[in-house]
Amino acid sequence: MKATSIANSNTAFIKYWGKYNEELIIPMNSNMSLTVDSQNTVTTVEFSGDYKEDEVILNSSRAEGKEKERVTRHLDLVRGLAKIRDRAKVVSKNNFPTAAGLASSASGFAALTVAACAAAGLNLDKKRLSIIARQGSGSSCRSIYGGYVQWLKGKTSDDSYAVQIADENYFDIRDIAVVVSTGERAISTREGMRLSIKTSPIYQARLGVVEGMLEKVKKAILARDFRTLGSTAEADAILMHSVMMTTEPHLFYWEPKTLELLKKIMKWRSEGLECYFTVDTGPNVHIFCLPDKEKEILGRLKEEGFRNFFASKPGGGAELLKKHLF
Ligand code: 2P0
Repeated sequence: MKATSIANSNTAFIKYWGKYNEELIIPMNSNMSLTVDSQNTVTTVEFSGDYKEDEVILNSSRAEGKEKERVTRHLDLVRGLAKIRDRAKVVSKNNFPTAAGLASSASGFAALTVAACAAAGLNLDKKRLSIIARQGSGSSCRSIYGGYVQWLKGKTSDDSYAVQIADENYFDIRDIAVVVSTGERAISTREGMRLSIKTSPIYQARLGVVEGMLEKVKKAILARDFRTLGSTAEADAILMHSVMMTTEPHLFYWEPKTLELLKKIMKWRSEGLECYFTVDTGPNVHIFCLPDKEKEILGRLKEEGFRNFFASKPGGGAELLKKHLF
């Protein structure tokens, strides 16, 4: 009744921003990401009749309140499927500082899902694991797979899941996550999505074009066409942030340093150094480039005073480990 899993984080080329069904976490649009190898979560789950209640330890501190509730709710889903009632001990560690403001819910819920299902004795395929992970945190359903992954939006819980478009060895690119600022976000992702659907006058306009952009990205991945992949990802990042900025209250996740770096990237590109950006729910910037440009970009980042970054290659899917955390 004990299992451990490792799952990588992912960075979206085409973003998930808004839920069609909030309870089940079904997205408004299909989306696409790269699973990355430098940011991961390792999680051990043990179910036992000896535990009186769920105990959750995240990065060496005991989770309480909402954070713990979210984990317990996810464990309840797994307990329901496995028809068990045992409480669990969960120990989870990220290999990157949580305070850096990089995504942790994607790798976190993917690792929790894979470990909890195995510990509960469920032997599920990746599609089922993706469906379960999705209900913990949407983006985590993509981290079940390695490489290039599409989350098919679907309409019901059973047809909203991720599929692999190409594995981590198919097309070698780099994702350099640059930590611009580590401040807390004023409005959570969940609340932000809800507000955008309700109030942004351009929310529907993005929905009208995003599936077409996704098809373009998918073709570009399969053709190993980096220019189309990068430029379309960049266009959708700007589109998603336009939706955010036109939400009431305005969701300005960018800091002055964010815009400074985005302008640098555009300048480097105009000088022939090919790279593209994306930005998630926060001020940090991801730079996509081909492997032969990585060194030059890291050098320029240092020159410009950006010293906190994580360079990733395409990473593998979530898997079980033999060594437990407790
Ligand atoms: C993405 N983000 O596609 C987008 C881009 C943030 C901006 O997926 O509410 O933490 O748990 O389903 O998965 C972040 O959303 O949200 C996200 P929930 P999640 O990567």
